[in-house]
Amino acid sequence: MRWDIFCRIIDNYGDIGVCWRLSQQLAAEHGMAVRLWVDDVASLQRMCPDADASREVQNCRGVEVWRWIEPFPYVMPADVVIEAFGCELPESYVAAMTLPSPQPLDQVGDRRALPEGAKRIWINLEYLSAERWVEGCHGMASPHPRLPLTKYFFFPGFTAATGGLLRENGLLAQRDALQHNPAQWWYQLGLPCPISTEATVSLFCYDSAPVSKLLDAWAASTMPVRCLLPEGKTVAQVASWAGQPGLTPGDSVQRGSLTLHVIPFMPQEDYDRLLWACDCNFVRGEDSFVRAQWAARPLVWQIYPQQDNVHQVKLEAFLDRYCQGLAEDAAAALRAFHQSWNSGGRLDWDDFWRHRAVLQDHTTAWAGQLAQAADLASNLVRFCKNQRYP
Ligand code: TRH
Repeated sequence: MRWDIFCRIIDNYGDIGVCWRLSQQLAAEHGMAVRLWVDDVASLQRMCPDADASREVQNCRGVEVWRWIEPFPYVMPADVVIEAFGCELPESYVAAMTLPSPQPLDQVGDRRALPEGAKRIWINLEYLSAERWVEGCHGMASPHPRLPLTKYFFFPGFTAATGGLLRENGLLAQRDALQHNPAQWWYQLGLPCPISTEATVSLFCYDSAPVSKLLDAWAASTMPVRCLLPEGKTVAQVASWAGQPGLTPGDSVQRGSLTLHVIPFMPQEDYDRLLWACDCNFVRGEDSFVRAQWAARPLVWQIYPQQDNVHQVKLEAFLDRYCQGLAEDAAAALRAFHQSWNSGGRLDWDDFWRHRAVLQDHTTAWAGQLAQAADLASNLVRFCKNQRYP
């Protein structure tokens, strides 16, 4: 099947992060012909240096990457059309989705028709949420108000009744191999291999996070903390906390128990390795949050802030699921730390981290439990195959 995946970058990296992983997986593991339409190729290039931001169209790792421009060219719509995160497809493209096939040659020289009796599938890929209502809405059909088209809502999620989570074949085996022998990875990063008496943490968060409070807590910690901070807006906050004019990748800060290294923003697969190699990961949004769960290391999540504190409900929904089976005192510390990290309260790192062994066992079990379910790309392929012939 041919797939068109549309991604409009609102802000940050999550939208393209998810779309890029999905595109690669559909091509590499399911043999699909994927066109990824993205309005900002430069953001893709940051996480995949093989992509060239100056090009309108390119083949990158088996995926045709197209710059999404307006006016949108006339192209033959694919068999499966993914509208990621409600990004609104170009009107002309939606109109073309209703035309009978075969159609005349399109502007990019494509004339392939849908197979006899097959239906074109239109999917709205939604944001991830642990809330219960997601199960009821996953897979729901929404007829177009004017055109003879139906859009299906596809919700990622944490249970078998949802679309699942992105997880590539072999991901967990690669993780295990690195966790078994991380020295080479630290060497490549240009840093010494951590010692067991220090906590190695990665930090990826929004501007709104109480970063200075966290740095204060780490500096005052009873245990040494080594923080790896990928380049981004947080670096300026750290520089101001440390009283330095600026920090760039390669720079370090040392205060009390804290040693902080600024590292470059990494290609997506290297960022995965960073998560696997650290003892604890501070992550945000959607994609790094999911990857931290596959890392099977304790995590602290900063949820994408929404109006009217809607995100607090989503955060609670996740913590409710994640804390099931976790010892009461460790769960209380984890919840308290998440609340403070997301709302700016007092951050008691030592109280949180004294539960590290329990949290580590728990997060290993959690990742194992999630891995029992089918992954999002496989679920999507199955869903589309089922809908294809009405
Ligand atoms: O960048 P984000 O804040 O993205 C957010 C969320 O997706 C949110 O739900 C959405 O509404 C908003 O965007 C518009 O966080 P997220 O989802 O973790 O995406 C970050 C991506 O960046 C992820 O794919 C991992 C990648 N990354 C790298 O490739 N290298 C790096 O060094 C780092 C730090 C991240």
